[in-house]
Amino acid sequence: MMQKKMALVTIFVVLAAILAGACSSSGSSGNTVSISGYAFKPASLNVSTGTTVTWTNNDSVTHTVTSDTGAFSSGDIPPGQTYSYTFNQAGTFAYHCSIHTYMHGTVTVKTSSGGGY
Ligand SMILES: [Cu+2]
Repeated sequence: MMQKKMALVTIFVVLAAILAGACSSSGSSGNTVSISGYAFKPASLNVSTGTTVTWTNNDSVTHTVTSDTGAFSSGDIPPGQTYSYTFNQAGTFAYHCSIHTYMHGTVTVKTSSGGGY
C-alpha cells in the first residue's frame, strides 16, 4: 500500500519535470530550432557568441538551413535528422531553406558577457 503511493508520487514528480522542461524550451531564447510545418520554430532566435544551435527536422520532407549570406549551409536535412552550427561571431544571421525558399529564420548573436572577446 505504502509502496504504491510512493510510486504514484514519483510518477507525478517525473511528469512535472518533463512539463517544466517543455515550457522553458519554448520561446525565442535557447539553442534549438524545430523545423515543422514548413517553418522554423522559433523563426527568430537570440543566442550569445559561442552557442551551438541545433536545428531538428520534424517534418516529413527534407529541408535545409542555408545562410542568406553563405556563412553556413547544412545541405539536405532528411526528416528526423539534425544540423548544428556554432555561432562564434556577433551579428544577425538570416537563413532560409534552399528547397522551400519562403521558409525564413534569423539567429541574432550577441557577444557573450562572460567571454574574453
Ligand atoms: Cu524546406
